Amino acid sequence: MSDRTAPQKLLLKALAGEKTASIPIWLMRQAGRYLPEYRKVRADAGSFLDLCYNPRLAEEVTLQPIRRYGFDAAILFSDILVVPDALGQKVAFKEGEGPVLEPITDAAGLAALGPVSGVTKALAPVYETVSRLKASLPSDVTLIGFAGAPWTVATYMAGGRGSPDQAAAKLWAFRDPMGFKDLIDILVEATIEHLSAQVDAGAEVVQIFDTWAGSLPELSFERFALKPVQQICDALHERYPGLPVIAFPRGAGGMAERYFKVTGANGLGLDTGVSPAWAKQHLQPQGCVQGNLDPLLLVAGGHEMRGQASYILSVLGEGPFIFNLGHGIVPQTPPEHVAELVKHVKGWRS
Ligand code: 1CP
Repeated sequence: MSDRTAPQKLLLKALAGEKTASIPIWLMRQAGRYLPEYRKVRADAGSFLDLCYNPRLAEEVTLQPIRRYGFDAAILFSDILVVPDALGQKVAFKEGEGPVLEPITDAAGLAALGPVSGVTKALAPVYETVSRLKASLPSDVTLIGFAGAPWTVATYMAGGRGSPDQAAAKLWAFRDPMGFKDLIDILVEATIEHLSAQVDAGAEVVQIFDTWAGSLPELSFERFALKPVQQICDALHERYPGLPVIAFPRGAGGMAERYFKVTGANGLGLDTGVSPAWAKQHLQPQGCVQGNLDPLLLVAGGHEMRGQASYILSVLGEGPFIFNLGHGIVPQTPPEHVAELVKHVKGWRS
């Protein structure tokens, strides 16, 4: 790994707590179906997981948005569900349906999983993608690796698919907290190994996506969202001192403040529901924040998009800040609106 003491790249400076001369920008799901060049590669690749496990094609779709827009960071093209797949819970992505897994809801299901030690072996193609990207990315672009947070991955493992209420995982966690914790513990360990292997292959920053953090009541949030991410941050910081970790506890609301403090994350991703003024007061004093334009403003584009982006920039751009969306780009986003947003953010001065 390179010297982390004096970061030169814009995104790394912001994550080190600096107010940067211009604001770094990347967007969650910046690679994907809104781009015609992605749809072409996707159509030729076979299944979605075939694409994730093909280093040459995964590298190509990671680079597509960098070529088009000149973002400050590239995020590895993969998915949070490669971890259950590597643990032996087979994952399929059905067209128009999203991910489908054979649900696991008890100790017998856990016992049927393979060992955590097999995860990095199974995911070797993903780390090969990271190595290739490290060699091919422009020198001013930061490479972000990622994983799902244990809680969010567990919601898919228990439910067998995406759901609006994460009921299967919540009911397991409420009825049998000790048994559910066994699943979380497996995922903590697997996630540490998966993220470490990405850093070893060349990822400079890692982001932990806790998409469904907001569905947990406070006491469960503490135990199944905050604590596991704290364990992951601690282990990564011990192995890789100075490694910037961004956590994205979507929907955490007022619990985000304690979460940022206790997990030891270096950056906090804000969803659309977080008030920038509140974040400036309660979160930014603790470190870099990232967010949080509504993805549908990017679909709408024009004056309203630029105005709301300017508002976020004017409130959070005075401190360490990375511009992003409050959640991922949606497929109906016009690619030219993304270009317009990047131009707007890059042209912004406080
Ligand atoms: O047909 C297709 O092309 C599949 C669409 C797709 C894509 C482009 C899926 C299926 N995953 C991805 C890539 C992906 N997923 C990335 C790539 C890097 C980038 O950002 O460009 C990342 C970071 C993810 C992370 C991910 N996958 C999350 C967390 C972030 C979020 O968006 O909330 C989650 C929850 C998933 C699960 C998943 N994978 C795919 C879908 C459709 C879903 C969501 C299912 C649901 O609605 O619950």
